[in-house]
Amino acid sequence: MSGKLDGRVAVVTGAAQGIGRAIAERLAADGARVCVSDLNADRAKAVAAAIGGGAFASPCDIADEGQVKALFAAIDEAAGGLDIIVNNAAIVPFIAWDEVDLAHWQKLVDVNLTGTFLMCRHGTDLMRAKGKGGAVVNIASNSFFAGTPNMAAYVATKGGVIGLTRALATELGKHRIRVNAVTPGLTESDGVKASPHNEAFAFVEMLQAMPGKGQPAQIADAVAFLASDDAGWMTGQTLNVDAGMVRW
Ligand code: NAD
Ligand code: 4PL
Repeated sequence: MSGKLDGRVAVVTGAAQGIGRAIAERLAADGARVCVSDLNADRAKAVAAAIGGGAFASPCDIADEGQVKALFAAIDEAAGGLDIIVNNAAIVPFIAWDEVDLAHWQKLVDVNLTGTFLMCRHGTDLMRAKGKGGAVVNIASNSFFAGTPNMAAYVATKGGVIGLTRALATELGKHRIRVNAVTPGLTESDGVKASPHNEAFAFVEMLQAMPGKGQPAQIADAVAFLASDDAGWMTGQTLNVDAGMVRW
């Protein structure tokens, strides 16, 4: 078996369901040994077991620095280093602007932006220990380009994630660590199916260049590309994957 990620160790956050699960499955199919991480320990374990191929689960709340440090200690212990970080975990709210208060804003910043920072801070330190470079792929959202309604704090955090992606690419290029982002459009994940976002597909399809409901595996295709040597000359970039809903 020869896959484009053979011999690589990867961690995917929020991998117990939805887009994160599809990414974990895809990286494993390409040959990576995958750490399936999530707030939900039981579901992360079930996903790791279903993937097989040396995949293992390690629960973590990305907003908690102690838990993030413990996650990378566990990965180092289990796999002896790290090559790929996919920052996928996030809260995806549906909330009218009139309901947005400081507590909501703070929660979204803590998880979606600070959580991504903590994963980058401690994860790339572990990557650098091996001295072989690596790849970080941050999952942002095309809502940053579109200003999608009912998720103002979320849209702001995703803009922050794109900013961090660009800055970190500059900081870590000398270590041959590439840092890129993917911006999915509305995607039929477990979270979306269970939320009012599920009612938005008809409207979003009208804006897309191509018909159809975005699927988690289609986002995973772009993530696997950016994580691999096929994207070896790309860093600081944002790859938009949304059937052409936004063109920029
Ligand atoms: P989802 O809600 O289906 O799954 C999210 C997962 O993240 C869950 O398993 C949850 O337990 C986990 N999680 C939440 N908070 C966490 C925390 N603090 N620490 C660790 N894990 C945590 O979400 P999804 O729709 O698959 O979205 C995945 C990513 O894709 C997110 O970054 C989201 O912003 C992005 N995205 C989704 C869409 C979409 O339409 N589904 C569109 C654009 C971007
Ligand atoms: C266009 O990131 O980008 C709904 C839910 N619609 O989470 C998103 C669009 C959602 C999006 C998103």
